[in-house]
Amino acid sequence: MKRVFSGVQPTGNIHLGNYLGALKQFVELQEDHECLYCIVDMHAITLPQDPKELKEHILDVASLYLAVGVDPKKSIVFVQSDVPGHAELSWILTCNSYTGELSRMTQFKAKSKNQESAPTGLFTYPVLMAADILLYDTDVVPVGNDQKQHIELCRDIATRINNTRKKTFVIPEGRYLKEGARIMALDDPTQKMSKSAENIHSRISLLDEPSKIKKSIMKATTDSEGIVKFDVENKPGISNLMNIYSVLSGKSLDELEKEYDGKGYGDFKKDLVEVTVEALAPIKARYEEIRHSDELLEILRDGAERANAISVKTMKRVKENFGLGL
Ligand code: AQP
Repeated sequence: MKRVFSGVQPTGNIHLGNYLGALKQFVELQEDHECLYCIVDMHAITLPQDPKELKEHILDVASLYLAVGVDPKKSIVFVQSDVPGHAELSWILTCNSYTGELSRMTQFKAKSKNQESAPTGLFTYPVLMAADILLYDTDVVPVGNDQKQHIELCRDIATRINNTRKKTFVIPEGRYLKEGARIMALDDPTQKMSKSAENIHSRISLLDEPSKIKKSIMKATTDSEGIVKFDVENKPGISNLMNIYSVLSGKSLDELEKEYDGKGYGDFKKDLVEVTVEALAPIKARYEEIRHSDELLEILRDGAERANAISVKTMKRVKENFGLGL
């Protein structure tokens, strides 16, 4: 059975972009793959985090994994820092990656843009991500489009090591959905929807109240033409909303164009509010049941144990191939 690994940073509440780009795939893949789904808290500290808030966010993200349908009987769900192999392998990969290739990462450029001196961890973030993936001999990594460059870097580092010493790593493949792979910010459809963007109306979080969802969608940037037509280049705002509508409702973009032919953006947005509220209601209800349960902590402890058992085997092989330790 092929192995799957992916993770989400506990940097805030999961939004529609994270859900439609990554989490929906998590649920599909667990039916016929061996899946590990991680809450990547060590990635979160590449930017300053309040310790109390970080702890809460870890449990929020874990609960949301379960609430969207990740089943701990089928998948291993755990917190990254509970498995020491991530940091250990990350150092070995850091010694086998180059500042030139890391400097080309667009996420680093974007996140360090307004900082006089960026944290080193922000720069080496993709190496830690490569370690997360390679630690479990992962075959498939379900992620949003924004992670394509990091997946390619992971493959490059692993291939380089395999070619210069004994074959050490499985070379993973990224898995990107056609729709949902890149959900854009509601206030600026040229930017991706993001947890940490300042404007809360730029995103819809899975736990948003219906009134907040309504406000964010009704305020969403469109254009002055008033024609519901999918055209990412010339009409990025309405195209992004159509994409969200399509994935949440199962209606195709063509169907939506026909349904809203002759109607304005107001009608379209009102219906999108309804579709979104309806899609998120069961997720929210399940989240409330899980979030403060003992079951959640048990699932994470058990997940860390099972993930650790796999990682120890990989680290033994890696250390042997690098001549590390006794
Ligand atoms: N807008 C998006 N559309 C589709 N997929 C997305 N993902 C993130 N944003 C979108 C995918 O969600 C997974 C988890 O992302 P992450 O939390 O590890 O980090 P991120 O990509 O940096 O997400 P955010 O929301 O933008 O967080 P912040 O603001 O903290 O940086 C990944 O698979 C990602 O591709």
